[in-house]
Amino acid sequence: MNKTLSTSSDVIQSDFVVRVGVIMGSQSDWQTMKHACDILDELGIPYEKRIVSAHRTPDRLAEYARTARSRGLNVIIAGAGGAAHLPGMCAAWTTLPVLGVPVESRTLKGQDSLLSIVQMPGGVPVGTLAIGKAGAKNAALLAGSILSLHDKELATRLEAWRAAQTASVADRPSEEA
Ligand code: RP5
Repeated sequence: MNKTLSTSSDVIQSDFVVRVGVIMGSQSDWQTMKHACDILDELGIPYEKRIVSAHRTPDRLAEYARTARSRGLNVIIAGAGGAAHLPGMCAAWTTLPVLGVPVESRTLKGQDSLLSIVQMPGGVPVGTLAIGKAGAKNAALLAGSILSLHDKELATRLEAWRAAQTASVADRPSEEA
């Protein structure tokens, strides 16, 4: 595990320091966003998870995003569906990296979510992932990659995760799988 985390003002024992914030617009997004949390667990990255809606709880969003850096977060993963303004509005309030996960919506299969998240105006970036589970999973892996730039132990765990994935791929299809 990572031992220390340098901040502008001090060095904190980071075994228990939350480094990634996983936020979602609704309880209904959890079935997708839990895949991001599963990967963060596998990589040993401390995180917090919150329901924060751009539309239903705008003040909660502003407070969350504006204080994220000072609370020690390094990356925010934001998942939302439909008129998915959460990642973009979060990025408007913070200069931390924001990774957007388009949740698959019932009516438009997440194409609405994807376009809402990806089409940010120049100057306020959101790193947009794929729709649904793959996007949630990759957002966590990307957060791990970002954090690994300054964390050699995490880089080693990330390499091991990839190696295990490679080893798990059969070279021939099976009837049972
Ligand atoms: C968005 O509206 C949420 O991110 C969710 O994906 C979608 C639907 O929310 P619920 O009506 O299921 O709460 O804000």
